[in-house]
Amino acid sequence: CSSLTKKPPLPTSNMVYHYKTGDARPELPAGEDALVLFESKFCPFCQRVVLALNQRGIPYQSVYINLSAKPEWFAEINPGGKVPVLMMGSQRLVDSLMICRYVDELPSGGVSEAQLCSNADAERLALAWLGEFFPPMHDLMTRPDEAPEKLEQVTAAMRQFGERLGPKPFIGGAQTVGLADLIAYPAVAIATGLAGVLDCPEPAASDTALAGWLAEMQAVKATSAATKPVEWGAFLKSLRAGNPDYSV
Ligand SMILES: N[C@@H](CCC(=O)N[C@@H](CS)C(=O)NCC(=O)O)C(=O)O
Repeated sequence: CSSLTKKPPLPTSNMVYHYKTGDARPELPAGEDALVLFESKFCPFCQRVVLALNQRGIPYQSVYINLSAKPEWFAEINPGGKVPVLMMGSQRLVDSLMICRYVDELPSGGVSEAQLCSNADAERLALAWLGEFFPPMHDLMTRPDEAPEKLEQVTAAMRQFGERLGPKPFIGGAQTVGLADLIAYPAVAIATGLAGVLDCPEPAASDTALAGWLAEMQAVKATSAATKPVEWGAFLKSLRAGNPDYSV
């Protein structure tokens, strides 16, 4: 299918403000039904939740947190200090997987979006495949000396991801996008942004099933709100330089 091998053009940057140390706490919407997502634009775990909320058409308000200089009041929101946190009135949920599953069970926001058909087997596959991305990607972001070897490992993980996807468009052999795909997409989007950071050729070979999956994912409505590979690239560059820039 030709649509599987075509890569859409990369959308441009969409800058947001990240609250930092010294900033006053923003006014939050009142009411037990209001959803507030504490997130960071450059957190792949938060991006999972953003994609799940958007795909389901559920309205929410984002509060972005600068993770290198967290605002003091964030300790009251999550004493563990991590994003994402989903707040619903007085209740709070932490951990992206728990939040994504919760979001998939919420009644639709009136836009009549279908549920994501969360499929535990597909989710397990996605997490196992991602397990091979995260260690070398973490090293690449924090240890500039080991770049070539680690990039090779990320490239191999991406190639394997494509091979495991097989001929069907989505993870687990599905014909439509599922929660597993939305959970996996942010980390893979980061991996595709790494080439720009390291000034290396792009690791995702355009002739693999992975390129097809990426094209399918970029055509999913929810991913238009996701952090773009070029933005990941710019942020990771600043992170590797020891000066994370949340304004890219
Ligand atoms: N297992 C958690 C991981 C969340 C996580 O590690 N978030 C990172 C950002 S990518 C964070 O908040 N780091 C700030 C800190 O630990 O101080 C999830 O899936 O939500």
